[in-house]
Amino acid sequence: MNRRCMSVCFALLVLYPLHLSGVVTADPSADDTKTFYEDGLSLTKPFQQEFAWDISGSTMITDKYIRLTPDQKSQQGSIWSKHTMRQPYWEAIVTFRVHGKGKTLFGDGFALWYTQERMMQGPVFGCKNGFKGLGMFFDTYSNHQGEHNHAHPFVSGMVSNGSLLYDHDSDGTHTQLDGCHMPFRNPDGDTAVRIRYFKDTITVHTDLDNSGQWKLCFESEGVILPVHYYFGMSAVTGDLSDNHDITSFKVFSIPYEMSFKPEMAMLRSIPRAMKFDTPRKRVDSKDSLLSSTFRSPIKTFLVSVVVIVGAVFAIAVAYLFYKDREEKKMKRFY
Ligand SMILES: [Ca+2]
Repeated sequence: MNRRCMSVCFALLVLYPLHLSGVVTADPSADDTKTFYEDGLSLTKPFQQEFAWDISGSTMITDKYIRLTPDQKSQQGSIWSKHTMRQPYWEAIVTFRVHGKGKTLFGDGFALWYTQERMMQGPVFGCKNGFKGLGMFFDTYSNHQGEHNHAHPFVSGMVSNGSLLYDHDSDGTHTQLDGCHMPFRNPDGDTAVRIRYFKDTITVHTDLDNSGQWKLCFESEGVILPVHYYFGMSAVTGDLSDNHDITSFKVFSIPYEMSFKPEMAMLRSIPRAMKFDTPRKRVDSKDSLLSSTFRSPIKTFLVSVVVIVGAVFAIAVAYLFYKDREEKKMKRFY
């Protein structure tokens, strides 16, 4: 029995009695779902709630938006709630604007987090790899290792218990719950995404022009997310850049009675998901190798040195060959 099969069987054993023990008090599919606004975990204009949040790196708060990164190279910024979510089920609605001068080259996107730790820094849209919890990725740059079955920008979700790692070169497609294409870059106004975690199911809806018309992005069942995790948002730019602006972040708790036994509480303390997207072999295509090479300053420098040394060597050989030929010609005249 492989590791994934074991985790699926384990989750089935755990989830089945949980569903039997719970009493539903709100229907998540209905518009009248009972939710309670969590003021201490939300961010709205003119963003005077900063006392409940911490920022790092390039993040800048104005009265109109929270800019995680400006449209400049090599920026990294994040914002994290100081308080945790105290209810097991919740809904988060984020409105944002990703925009910049780049017409064909821009990146890399931003992420929304529900994690055990906060203020983490690293390579996954500015956050550390091996996070514990949920990461929602709003990826604008296709790193494209192997064939994608989707276009970018791409919205996807991933749950990790700390050991599952996000693979940036494959845009996380090997570990994602699921995802959808959403052309959210350079919009006229705000763009909205709603993430609902209810009865161990993650449901993500998108609203491209923030008109109130939600479109299903994906739904993933059998997701265990512990309570008392932090919300956060982070973004990163490399050689390519964009403004990554958050214009609002609203969190609601969804009432649900759950009869926790002590052993259940322990089992629900580890974030995990029953299924991932269909695994596929990672293939390093020529295009991706080329693009990834030129996205790394060190690799770009080394390639430049090799090219220059090669060119000098070729010129030297050509010069010696030319000189030798001229000398032979001169000898023939004498
Ligand atoms: Ca990417």
